[in-house]
This record gives sequence, C-alpha cells and structure tokens, in this order.
Amino acid sequence: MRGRTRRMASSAVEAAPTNIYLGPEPIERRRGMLRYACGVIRRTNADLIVQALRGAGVERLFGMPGGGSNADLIEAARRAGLPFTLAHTEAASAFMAAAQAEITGKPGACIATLGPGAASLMNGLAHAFLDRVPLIAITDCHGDPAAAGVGHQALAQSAMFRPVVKFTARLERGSLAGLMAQALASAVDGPVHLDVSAEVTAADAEGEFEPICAAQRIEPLVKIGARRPVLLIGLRARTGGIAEDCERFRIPALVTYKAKGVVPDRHPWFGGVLTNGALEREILERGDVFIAVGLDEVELLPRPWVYRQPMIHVAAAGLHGALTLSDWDEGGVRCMAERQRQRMRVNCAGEGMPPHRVVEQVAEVYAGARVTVDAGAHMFPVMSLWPAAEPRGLLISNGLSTMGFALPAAIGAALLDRPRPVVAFTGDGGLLMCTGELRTAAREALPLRIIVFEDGELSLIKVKQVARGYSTDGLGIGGVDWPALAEAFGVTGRRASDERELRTCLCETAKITGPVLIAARVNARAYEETIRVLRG
Ligand SMILES: Cc1ncc(C[n+]2csc(CCOP(=O)(O)OP(=O)(O)O)c2C)c(N)n1
Repeated sequence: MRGRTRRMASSAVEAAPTNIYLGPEPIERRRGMLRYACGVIRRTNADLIVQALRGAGVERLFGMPGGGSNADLIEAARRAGLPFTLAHTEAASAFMAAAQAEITGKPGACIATLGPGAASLMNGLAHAFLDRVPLIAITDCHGDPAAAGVGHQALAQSAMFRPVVKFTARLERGSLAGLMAQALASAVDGPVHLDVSAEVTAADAEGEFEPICAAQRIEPLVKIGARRPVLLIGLRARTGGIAEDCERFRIPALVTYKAKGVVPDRHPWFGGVLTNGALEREILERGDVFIAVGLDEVELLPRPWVYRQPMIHVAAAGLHGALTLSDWDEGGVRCMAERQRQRMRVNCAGEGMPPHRVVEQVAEVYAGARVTVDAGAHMFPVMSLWPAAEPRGLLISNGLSTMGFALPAAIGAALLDRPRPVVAFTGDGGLLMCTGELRTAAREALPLRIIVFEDGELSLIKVKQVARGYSTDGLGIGGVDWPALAEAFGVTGRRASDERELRTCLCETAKITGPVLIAARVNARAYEETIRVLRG
C-alpha cells in the first residue's frame, strides 16, 4: 500500500484534486480539505459545487460569509481559481453577482450565512427574480434539516425564498450532484437558491456533476405586413442585430429600461424609451402594429395599456424573418425621439444644477463607460438622456426598482472588465443604503465614477407627498460630507455645486485609475415637471 501511495502521489500532486483513497491518514485536517503526506488534496462536495458553478460560467463568487459551508465554498473557490469578493451586505453581494450575470448572460453567484445572512439576501434575490437575472445564491444551514425554523439563527430559508426564486433545494449527501444540475438548469432567467450545511460541503465529493441542457424554444416565423410597425424591445431581446433590422426595414424601435442600448439612443431609428408612460405616446400613436420583441410585462408601469393597435409578441430570434419594409419617414422618427429628449431637459430657478445637466456632462467625458443607475427621481433624466450604445451597457433594477443597487452593480460590472470605467448614478438616499461598498470599490481599486445627485432628500417620495398635498416633514436626509466620507473609505471625493465645478471635477479626476465619488448638488425642484412629462 505504501509503495502504491507514493507512485500515485508522484503523478497526482500537480493534477486536479481527485477522489482517490490514498491509504494513510491525512497530516492536516481542515474543513473541506484533507492534505496527505504525499501532497494530494481530497476532493469534497464544496469542490464539486464550485466545479458546477464554474462549468455554468460563473466568473466570481460574492458574499458576506459566515462560517460553516460558506468557509468551505470560499476555500474550494480559491483552490479552483474562482475569485471571491467580499461585499458588506448580502443584498449588495447579490447585486454584484447579478450585474455580472446581466453582462455575461451566464449565472452570477453569491453566498451568505444562515439566519441573518439569508434574511439580508432577500432583496438581492427579489431584484434578480423581477429582472429575470440568472443568479445562484447558496446559503449555509444547520446540519439537521429538522432545525429549520426552530432555534438560534434557524430560519426556514427555502420557504422564505420560494416566492422569489425559480428553484430552491437543500443539498444533501446522495442527491447533491443531481440537485445542482437541476438548479443550474433553472438559473436561466431568474435566481435559484440552495441551502447547504458544512456536513455536506466538507464530505467527500460524491459522483460527478452532469449539466442538464435547457431546450431552446424557436418561434415559427410569420411575415408582419404592417405599414408603420413599431418595435418594442424588452429585456429578453438584449442581443445584437436588432438595430440593423431597424435600419434595413426602416422601422423605429422603442426600448425598455432593461433593453437600453439594443437600439442605441443615437441610432436613426431609435424611437425613445418605453415605460408605458406619457412621453412616448406621440410615436406609439402613429404606429399601426406593435411588435413586442422579448418584452416582459414586469418592465412596464403597472397601469392600463391605452393603445388599440394590435400587439404581436416575438422572440428576438424570430424577428428578422417577420419584417417587411415600412412606410415610416426617418426624419420624422428622429424628430419625435429628439422631442422626447428635449422635454426631459427641465430647467427651473433655484440653487443647484438641473439634474439633466449632470447626466449630459458626465456623458461628455465618459461616453464609453458602462453605467448603473439607482432608484429615485434622478433615474428619470439618466434613463432618458444617457446615450446607451450597446445592450447590457446600462444596468438598472427595473422590476423591483430597489435603492442601494447602483454602487454594488457597478462593482460587479467593473470586476468583469477592469480597465473600462463604470459610472454609478445614485441619489444620496440610495447611496446611504450601501455606503460600505465604497470600501469594496477602494479595496479592489476599481475605475468607478460614483455620481451622487445630492439634494439632501428622498426626492421621488417628496414629489409624491407634494402631489397629494401632504407634509414633507421628516424625509430630509440633511447634509452629508460626501467627499470626506468617500475619502474615509479610500475613495477620491469631490463636490460640485454648479456646472462649471462639475466639469472641472470630471476633467481633473478623469485620469485617476481607482474609484472617484463626485457629489453633484442638484436642484430637486426640476423633478416635479420631469415626472409629469414622463408619466403624465
Ligand atoms: C430598498 C428600497 N426602499 C425604498 C424604496 C422606495 N423609494 C423609491 S425612490 C426613493 C427615494 C430615493 O431617494 P434618493 O436616493 O435620495 O434619490 P432621489 O429620489 O432624491 O433622486 C425611495 C425611498 C425603494 N425603491 N427601494
């Protein structure tokens, strides 16, 4: 046996860990890893899980871990060369992973501890659920399944997540590989959740992971013989080629928030942003048929659809064969798109910059950047005026519209594509929800430009209170010394009170390779008119 061990060791030491019984006792025991005198490392279920994640295209693991199975998974990820990034809340870790998933089209992955970690993950999973993002969330759990829901830190985690995931299961010995395969097959257009205890992750790897291939549905093609069709592009159509079809068949396209960039804002057949609001009404009323391409109902404002034109739903793959040359006039479409933009440029008297000027000035310096946007009134000028040039170039939480998203999502995006700058547009209220991630950005030295629309209040909520004649007392954020706060985390911080100062800040910090925060003092009074124009 001794001789056999030595022979195997010499060929296996450099190789990937295997499941071979080596005979002698290990010289070092740690959770998930047993090192033998010959140097061979035993392969555990944590390795198997990480292998499955990598096989599914996961680029990085994110999380605020506890011990238990989280520690086994982080260590297995390290062994497998899957990088791990520490986030400072569980929801932020999910936003980071989801941002990567949206960009790559492959699942993102995050881990969280049991109990409070799982509970704090909920908002991230809810975001992935309503924006149809493939995300794999793995939480630690107690070894005894009967403990779920009773005792210290013991929540019924699967039951808690079930309404917001496409699949949830507890990984157990004996069924692990099969359940992993099912989870990954479900993580196509939404999140999945897996509970796993340290008893399972630290145990010997069982079996081999066999991926299940999801079948693709191809829609039959029919010619749509309309004279003035309008394409309504949604989140399931974030592919290339659609802009070329618009040009070839002379058809305007409106894009949802999630589909910004599929037909670029500066494309001659860009017809505007579709929200089911008032701003896009002119062009929609002139169409005779709507062709919804990959449009998901979660993308539109929940209010009646007022148009009478027929709506045909097609998948992006089915679009090309369905189109014929239209009667639209290119100049007319261009004017209608420009009129929509012009109406979103709201100026009003008072201190601070008009919010739309912040967007336009940042676009002048960072036109090639990826962009993330938070929830709040500042989001409206960004979504209308940022010149998106590619699908998935602008990330927003649309289905859930959660605050605290833009900074973590920007971190996830920047970690994928390091030299490319990412601009995170956020309100001051939204940034206060994820301030700790400034530290993540600094630690990773990411090329972020965090643009804070500083108005000292929750403007979107204030607008709604004013509209109902309510008092706005109690909703003020008050003054935050944003540059000092940024600097405390290791982020370069600046403040701009007017357009000239903003231009100076943007130019002076353009060469900085790490994260920069610019607090742009805005005149929040402009939002009332912005929202009226947009939503009617
Ligand atoms: C997690 C979360 N909590 C609350 C809300 C409700 N909400 C939407 S916008 C908003 C105010 C945002 O304020 P701020 O970030 O300062 O942006 P502003 O509206 O001032 O541009 C609130 C409270 C939300 N969308 N998400």
